[in-house]
Amino acid sequence: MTIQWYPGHMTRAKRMIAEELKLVDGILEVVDARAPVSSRNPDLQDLTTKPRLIVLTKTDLADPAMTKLWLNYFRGQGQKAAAVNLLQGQGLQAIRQLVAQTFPNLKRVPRLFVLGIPNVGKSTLINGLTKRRGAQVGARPGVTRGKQWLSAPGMLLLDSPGILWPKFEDQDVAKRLALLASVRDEVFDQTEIVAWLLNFLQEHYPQALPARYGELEADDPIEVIGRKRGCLLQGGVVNRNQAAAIVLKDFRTGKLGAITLDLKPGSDAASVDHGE
Ligand SMILES: Nc1nc2c(ncn2[C@@H]2O[C@H](COP(=O)(O)OP(=O)(O)O)[C@@H](O)[C@H]2O)c(=O)[nH]1
Ligand SMILES: [Mg+2]
Repeated sequence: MTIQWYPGHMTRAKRMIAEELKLVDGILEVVDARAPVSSRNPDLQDLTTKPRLIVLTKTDLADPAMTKLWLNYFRGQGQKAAAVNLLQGQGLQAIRQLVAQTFPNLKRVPRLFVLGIPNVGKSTLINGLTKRRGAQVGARPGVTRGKQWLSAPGMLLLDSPGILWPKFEDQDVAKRLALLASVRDEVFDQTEIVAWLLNFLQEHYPQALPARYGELEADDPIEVIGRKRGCLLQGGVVNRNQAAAIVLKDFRTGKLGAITLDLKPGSDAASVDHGE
């Protein structure tokens, strides 16, 4: 299975974003703390050299030790970076301070474009910073449309539709984005993605699966999980799709614990190959 998802509305959105970028002072580049490199859009790196602040969202779902490492990694590259838990509003004040530091000579409030791939929390971040519910939040990728500047203390914010890039050269990146619900569920095979996740967890978070599902002695964990959860077809055969759906949902809602999919800076994930 190869995952690709670059629908026409993203091509159009990218064109709109490129136009709009000429008019803004800087950008808030939103990424998911569970995959801070995989969820960065390489196309956004080339579009502008205006000041940017990288915002790692969903820290409640990410491995806290890894979030620290990733923040240090970005800062070590000379980038401004902050981490937020938008469910709790944690980290918003740090963003306000960083924004204030970034535009010391601007005579008006900075206009910031909030950019990122689908489902990373762009609209939720705007709602947190503006302390209201102006930006539309959706559980599915591609909900955000239209254009509207929103006023927040110390900044003006413009939401944007999430965009990906034309080709996932590194299919591990694509798998992580599938797990984060940043590509449509319809474009990948859930059982394959979940098999990949189970492997990853057994290697890097060996406690995660036993803590949720009990010991999985067998070499076919999906089968064992399906049996334990009563995902059975006629004749007692395990419904692997149903079992995979349970695991995927458990991962996305944090039931498997706080997990980061992009490995430590310096190991594989730091050199995630976005291709071009
Ligand atoms: N657990 C958790 N969920 C979040 C956080 N921020 C956003 N979400 C959820 O992520 C989903 C996508 O958020 P949304 O703001 O619509 O993302 P957008 O597509 O980038 O605008 C929504 O279900 C949000 O409630 C966070 O910090 N923690
Ligand atoms: Mg949105």
